[in-house]
Amino acid sequence: MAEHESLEFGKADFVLLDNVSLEEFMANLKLRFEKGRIYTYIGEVVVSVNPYRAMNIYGRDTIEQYKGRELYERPPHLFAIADAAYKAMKRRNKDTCIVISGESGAGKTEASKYIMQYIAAITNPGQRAEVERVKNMLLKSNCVLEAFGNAKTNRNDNSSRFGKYMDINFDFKGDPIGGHINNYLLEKSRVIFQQEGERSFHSFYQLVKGGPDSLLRSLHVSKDPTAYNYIRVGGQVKSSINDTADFKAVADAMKVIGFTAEEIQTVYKILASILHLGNLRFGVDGDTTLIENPKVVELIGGLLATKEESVEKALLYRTVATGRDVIDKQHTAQEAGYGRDALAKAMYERMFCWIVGRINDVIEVKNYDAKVHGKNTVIGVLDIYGFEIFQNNSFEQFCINYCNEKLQQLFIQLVLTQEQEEYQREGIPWKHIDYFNNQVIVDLVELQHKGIFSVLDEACMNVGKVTDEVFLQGLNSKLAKYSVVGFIDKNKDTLFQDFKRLLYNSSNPVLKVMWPEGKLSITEVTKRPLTAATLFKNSMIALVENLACKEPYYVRCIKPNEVKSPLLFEQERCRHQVEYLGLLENVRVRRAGFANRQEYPRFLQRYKMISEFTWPNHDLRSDREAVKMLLQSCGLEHDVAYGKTKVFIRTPRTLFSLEEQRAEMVGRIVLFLQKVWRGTI
Ligand code: AOV
Ligand code: MG
Repeated sequence: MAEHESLEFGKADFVLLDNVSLEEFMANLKLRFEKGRIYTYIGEVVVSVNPYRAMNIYGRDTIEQYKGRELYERPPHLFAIADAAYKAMKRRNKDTCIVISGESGAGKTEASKYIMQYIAAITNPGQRAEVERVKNMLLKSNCVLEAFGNAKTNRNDNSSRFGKYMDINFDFKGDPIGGHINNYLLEKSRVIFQQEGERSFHSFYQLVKGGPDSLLRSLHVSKDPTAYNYIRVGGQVKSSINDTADFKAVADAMKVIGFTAEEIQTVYKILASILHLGNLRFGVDGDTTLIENPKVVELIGGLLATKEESVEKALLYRTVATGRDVIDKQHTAQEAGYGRDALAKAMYERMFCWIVGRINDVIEVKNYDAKVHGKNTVIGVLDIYGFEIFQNNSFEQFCINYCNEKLQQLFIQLVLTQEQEEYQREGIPWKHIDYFNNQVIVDLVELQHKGIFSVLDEACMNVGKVTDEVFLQGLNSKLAKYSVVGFIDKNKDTLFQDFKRLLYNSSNPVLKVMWPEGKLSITEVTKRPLTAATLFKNSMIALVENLACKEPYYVRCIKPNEVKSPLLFEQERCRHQVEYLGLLENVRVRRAGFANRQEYPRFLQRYKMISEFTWPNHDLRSDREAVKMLLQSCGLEHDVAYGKTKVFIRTPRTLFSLEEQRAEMVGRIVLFLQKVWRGTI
């Protein structure tokens, strides 16, 4: 508990509130925000309110203040939680993770970057070159991933449109030796369409506005974003973003990471091809579907290193296998338009995943032999797309919000449920604290057969018979706040095989590797691919399993207002977030509970030297008895409870005091041994 801060800033830990009520919680949160104290603890959970202004609290001097300190020694900060996760990993060889949650625009991505910067700053005192390289790559990867995976939305000018989980691997010295990024469901529909006031991914505007003239000329791209259908809406949006400067920064970052010139060029070519694709128009002449502006096809063919005729054919026909025969079936103009959009989205998504893969290639742990170097441990940092509701909410919002529910469920499981269950199991007197368990919502989405994803998949299998409307009737009110238009298409996520073959056959090797399945001929493709919803659900379940086996640290971000103001604390908005994040329940469980618990043998192993009853060994009936004697003898008994297998310590102060006594005794013992060795005793 960070008690040293002056009270004029409110309580640094909500656990210290005089009364745990929503009113007091909100008053404290507001007071601290207004005093520029954006972080507050609930035990080891950091509650953060987006300041919407540059804060002078992330510099080198601040980092030094937090380095190696205990949580309660300094004012609440992200750095303290990062340090706690780091210490847990280093001291106890534990894999840890930092889960950052909160709605769109609440400050998750910024928090994740500060955490990574902190970890980079406090590690590698020996300045080992390889470790420096890895750290640099990890930090640089953010800039690249944001360019391709973030966009301006109506909620956030730099909104993450993909979920990101990054593992940082450490060697036995506690220095970063590598990492791995998992990305989750990119919102690719944004490539072809944006709502009023929003933009497509930053990368497009960076290229159009920031690309050098010679590059743009070679890509046949004009400097005017409104010349391109796919980004026209966003082209008019005024935003705080500096695309020109960002273009350079991203190009530099890609170079540093190790993307070759050819790879970077291919990325630009793909972006340009997508822009051109969006301008293609289809028409009909009698029975024939045709492309009204064939010049554009020529450009695309050139950029993708494929024959112009092949591009045209893939856009206008699809190859169908009927029995043993293979025929070319002409698209209607509408089908051709659908195919074009699907191609644009798929090309972008493939490129994004390929970029993540290339970054992983360079940051992955190399030459580490656990037998020689000891266990390699990780800290995982999770930064996902936050809960969001727009005027129109489609499949993507549905998936994003499901993801947030899933993480809330994990928080409930770990922080509220397991904690209470453990007290019960250990026989510690405990009055159950009630909370809203969102498991019902998660079940509603993901349950086999009955869940929304299952119903949706079923609808997708009955091609033709089930439309979005029929699907909606099937679900009636379950999806009330979402518009189901496009759910079925987006879930099926069809991309005609012809496009895959087209791109696989490109003579550009970088493009080709993005489309390995284009190798299959039409008669070899039989399996129905998994739907987008099923893939997403599976990836979320795997993510949660991965997080659940690590020691979790939480950052809970709150968005103070809708207008990005550094001054405004909108009471209602904030209260709502505090409620759905379950923060008050978190305080209650924490307050009634214990900050630390350790199994008796482990506790003795660490602290036995501080009591004559236990040093060097005890002769009591059990370790439990021995721990009791030890704590009695140092006057700390009032702050602990004895469970069946573990001792529970209520406040961190007690732990701190034990640590101090231990350090002193260890010092004395070392001194004593030195004297013995030197023969002075
Ligand atoms: P998000 O990640 O939670 O939203 P961001 O981290 O992108 O939100 O924050 C949104 C904006 O708030 C940033 O671009 C900054 O302008 C401002 N901001 C956030 N945290 C800070 C801070 N600590 N100091 C100063 N400004 C800050 V989303 O990705 O949309 O769910 O998907
Ligand atoms: Mg974000």
